[in-house]
Amino acid sequence: VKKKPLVVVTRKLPDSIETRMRELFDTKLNLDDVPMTADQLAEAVRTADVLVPTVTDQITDDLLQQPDCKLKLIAHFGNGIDNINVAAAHARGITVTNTPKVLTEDTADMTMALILAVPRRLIEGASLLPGGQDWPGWSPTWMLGRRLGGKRLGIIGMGRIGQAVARRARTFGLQIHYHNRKPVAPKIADELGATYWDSLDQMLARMDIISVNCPHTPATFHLLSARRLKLIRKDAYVVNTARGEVIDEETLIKLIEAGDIAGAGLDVYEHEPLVSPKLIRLAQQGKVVLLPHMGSATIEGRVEMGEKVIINIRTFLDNHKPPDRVLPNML
Ligand code: 8YV
Repeated sequence: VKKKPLVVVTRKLPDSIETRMRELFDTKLNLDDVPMTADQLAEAVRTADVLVPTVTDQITDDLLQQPDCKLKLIAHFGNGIDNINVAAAHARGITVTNTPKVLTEDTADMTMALILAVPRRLIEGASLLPGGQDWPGWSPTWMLGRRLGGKRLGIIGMGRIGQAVARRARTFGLQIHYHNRKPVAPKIADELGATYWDSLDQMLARMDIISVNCPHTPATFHLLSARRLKLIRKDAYVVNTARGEVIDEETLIKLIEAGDIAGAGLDVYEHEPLVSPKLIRLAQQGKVVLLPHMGSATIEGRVEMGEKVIINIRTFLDNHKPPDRVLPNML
């Protein structure tokens, strides 16, 4: 009898997805909700036909280079694939898929939440009363933030998520500006009322709020470098729900500490899951809002991501091209 292909899942997924996977495949689940150790991951790569990793697994060239690796498909549970060496996988004939589209709207909602929360001091305000602060009552100068309406939002990366952020932000009266490798189709730019900046430097110098919505690739690592961060206005805010590595975090911190950038809303960090103690201090001072990588964290989204993973695995095992293939030249 031919052995059924083995699918190894590195993290706990929604129950309904795990049940379905068990019905469909010879599935090995990780029942402890902690990332696999390096040894466990190496073993998974050696034994599995299909690996289902998440953002917390580093799928490196070294890992795939194990001589007895028989992996054929990496069906990533996630949109961003910066944790996977796609070129190395392809060089070994391993197909890579991801889960695009189903987390676009949720991530855009969370981005908009940060765009609102940071200038309007939402978290600072919401923490005061539960924190036992003695509130003397309303005053004309109490907890003043900055108005969103009429301000310029500069979106870095105008893909699916960037456009979904633009659509939301427009209804809040923000003027939409963006930097991208190339302009979006005129119809979309019109619908969003979006102004294209070929020069990121020039855009940065003129925006009131900057939102990072591009993937992390070798080309976008520290796209917001120390030099570029210094172009940002003193009264501007930075929001990042994409990947921490796109921003030189150390410099961002220094500029906020010095009052040279007004504040930030971050869902992702350069050395995740480590969050700099300096950022924690800035959060305590109400200058930054820090979320623990929860941009796409909805029950619905996680189930839809799982369903996409299953479709990708099934089509692959049926010898068809899976719908969400990631090719090295897409990066
Ligand atoms: C996911 C993400 O939770 O999909 C992404 O790119 O950053 C997250 O929203 C994570 O990737 C799951 O692996």
